[in-house]
Amino acid sequence: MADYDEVIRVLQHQHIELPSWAFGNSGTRFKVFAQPGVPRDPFEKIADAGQVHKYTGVAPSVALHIPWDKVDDYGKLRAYADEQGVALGTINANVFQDDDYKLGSVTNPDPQVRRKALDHLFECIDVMDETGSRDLKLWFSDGTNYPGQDSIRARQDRLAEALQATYDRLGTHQRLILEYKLFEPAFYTMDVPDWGTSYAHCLQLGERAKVCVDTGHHAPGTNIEFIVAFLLRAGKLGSFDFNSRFYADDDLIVGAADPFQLFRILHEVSTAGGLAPDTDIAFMLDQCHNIEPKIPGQIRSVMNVQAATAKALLVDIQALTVAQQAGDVLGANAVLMDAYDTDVRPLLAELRRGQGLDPNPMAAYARSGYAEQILAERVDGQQAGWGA
Ligand code: PSV
Ligand code: MN
Repeated sequence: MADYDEVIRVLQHQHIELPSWAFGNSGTRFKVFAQPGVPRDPFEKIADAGQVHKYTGVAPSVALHIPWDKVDDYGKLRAYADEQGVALGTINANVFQDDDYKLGSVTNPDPQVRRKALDHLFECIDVMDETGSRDLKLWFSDGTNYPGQDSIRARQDRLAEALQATYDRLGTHQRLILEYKLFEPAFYTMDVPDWGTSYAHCLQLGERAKVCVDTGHHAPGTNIEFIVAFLLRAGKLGSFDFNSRFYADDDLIVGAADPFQLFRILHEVSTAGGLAPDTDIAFMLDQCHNIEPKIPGQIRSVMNVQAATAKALLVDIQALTVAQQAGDVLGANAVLMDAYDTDVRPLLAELRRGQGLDPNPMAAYARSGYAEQILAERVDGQQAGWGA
């Protein structure tokens, strides 16, 4: 069994980043269900994120999505976040919600559209300079629907060109994080469909370009922990977008569909030293709470990542190595399963008490009255949403 105090120490430093868009209205392409009390602007999203951190103690930053979180004064937003006990984190670019991008953004055959998309990426870097963000996360919806629609190779050239221009524009303390997605919205080819494509572009760009693994962006049955292990070994794992999927890009609560997979992923991160307090891996959530209340949904998500992390840290690495080297297949598997089967709830309760928190964050939030307060206060105005 791993050293208990050491496990607690590592968990005290855990940092899970929340997505601002998880607090706004969301849905599917069939229906967005509005929820009462939802934030009406980025400030209210930050306030809600602050609640998640207040009760979990391990979610001290919020990722922003531009233009969903566009404000006139990012210095003011940053100061407000500080008051709410959180920091502004990763900046997510959005080049997928404009009519001009029907045939793609940075890979569009039209140079004027490509220019417009690149200007948005530059704008995001300007935002980062004001928010103090380290990471620019890029996800491109670019791709084609029909064979022959466009040249696959030419689109890769256009992509490489835009990525290079963006990378060159970043400050030396900033990183470019390239996310991939198997399919959707394009169905025949996506221009960044998989980790290999993202990795190859990042390799070309340089040290500060890394891959984002969104756990929902793979074909069913994909061994995500293999991808994670490979990228960690290559020093190219920049961040996670955690969520759960049953079928496609479902964006459900992380660990809800397959907590064992989450454990296996975090075991790979743990054995590569990626959970150390000085880790440069960003552990983000990328979720939408379409039918469940959003703040408790985020609290549950954070707790799920925390529980899987605790189990990953409990793996007896020494015993595992001995069994692996002896070719003891069942012994090695048993070491892993022992950790996974451990009930970590008492350990996490102890961790929270040590941090001055209620051992039950869900119950503490429910008792706080915040949900009733925002319901009463947020009655007028336009609710925030992802605008799909
Ligand atoms: C795309 O499906 C994605 O995973 C990207 O990370 C976007 O920025 C995010 O979802 C928006 O919801
Ligand atoms: Mn994502």
